[in-house]
Amino acid sequence: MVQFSDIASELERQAIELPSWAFGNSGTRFKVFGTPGTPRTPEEKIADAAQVNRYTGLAPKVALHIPWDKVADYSALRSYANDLGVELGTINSNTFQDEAYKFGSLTSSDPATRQKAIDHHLECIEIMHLTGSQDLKIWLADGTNYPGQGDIRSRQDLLASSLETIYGALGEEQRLVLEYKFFEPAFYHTDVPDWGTSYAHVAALGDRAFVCLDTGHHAPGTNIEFIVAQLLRLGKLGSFDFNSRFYADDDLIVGAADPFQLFRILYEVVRGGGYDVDSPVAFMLDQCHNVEEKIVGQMRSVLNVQEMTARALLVDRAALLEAQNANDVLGANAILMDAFYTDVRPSLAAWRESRGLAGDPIAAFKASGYQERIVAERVGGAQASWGA
Ligand code: PSV
Ligand code: MN
Repeated sequence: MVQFSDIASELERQAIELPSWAFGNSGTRFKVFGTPGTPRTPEEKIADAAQVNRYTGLAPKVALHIPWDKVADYSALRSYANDLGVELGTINSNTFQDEAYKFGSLTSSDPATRQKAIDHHLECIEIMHLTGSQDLKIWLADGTNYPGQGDIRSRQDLLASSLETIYGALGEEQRLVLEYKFFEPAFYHTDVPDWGTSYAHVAALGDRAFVCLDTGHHAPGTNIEFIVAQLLRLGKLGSFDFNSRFYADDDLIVGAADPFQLFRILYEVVRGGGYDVDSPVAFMLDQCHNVEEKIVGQMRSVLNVQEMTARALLVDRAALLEAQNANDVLGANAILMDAFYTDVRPSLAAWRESRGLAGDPIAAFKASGYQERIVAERVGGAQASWGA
């Protein structure tokens, strides 16, 4: 039996990157609701993200989305973040909101459009040098709505060539992560729909190209932990975009819709070395808080990941292996379930306190008055949203 005290030291290295856009307003195609206190600038988003880190000790980096987080001086933004105790993380490109990309970006049959999309990524790489970011994350909305609309095969070739140009522009320490998603906004075919397609492209690019697995980007019923195991085995799992979903790409709080699935994913991460000290896996959130409080929503998210990581670490792997090798079907299953059903919350609270953090980070944040302060101070200006 593995005890909490056996795994506590492993929790110390947990780091989860927050998406700047989680602090802005978001919604559905029906309505984007505003909330008092919502950031108006990238700086205000970073300030809110720093609060999550301050109370949980789990979120030392903030990912940016370009152009949503465009600023005149990225070095100054970096210093601003550092002064608040956080670093700037992954740079996410965006080729899904410009009129030019209506029929595709890196896969467009029009050379000028393709070049524009490539140039956007080159600009992102320049930004990465200033922000100190390691990862360029590419998610493409490219695809078609009707059979016959585009040539699926030649779009793959164009994509490969565009990616090659972008990859060639990366600095020595920088990485490219290619995110897949099975549908939306394209409804018939998507150019990077699944992990296999992303893998084929990043494998062709080289050692510093990896797959990004967004947990909301699969067909219902997909065994995501199997994909995690396979990508770790292939050495190509670069990052996670964590969130949860009931139906499609819901972008809800990770662990909210299906805590057991999050446990199973994190068990395979631990099992496959993805949580090891030198692991190449970056853990990120990609979420939207449409109706709930945003800062608390991000806190809940990182705490959910921490709780399920602790449970995954509690799996008695030696006993499990023995049961598996003996074909003890229900015995093996019981070992996994024992860890899943262990309530680690009291142990985690005590462990946090032993490290100078609040046992209940959400309660401590709520008592701090920060939320009331930003509601009072952030008056006027345009609240950040998907478009800004
Ligand atoms: C696409 O649905 C996605 O998951 C990509 O990561 C985008 O960058 C992000 O959402 C935008 O919210
Ligand atoms: Mn994502």
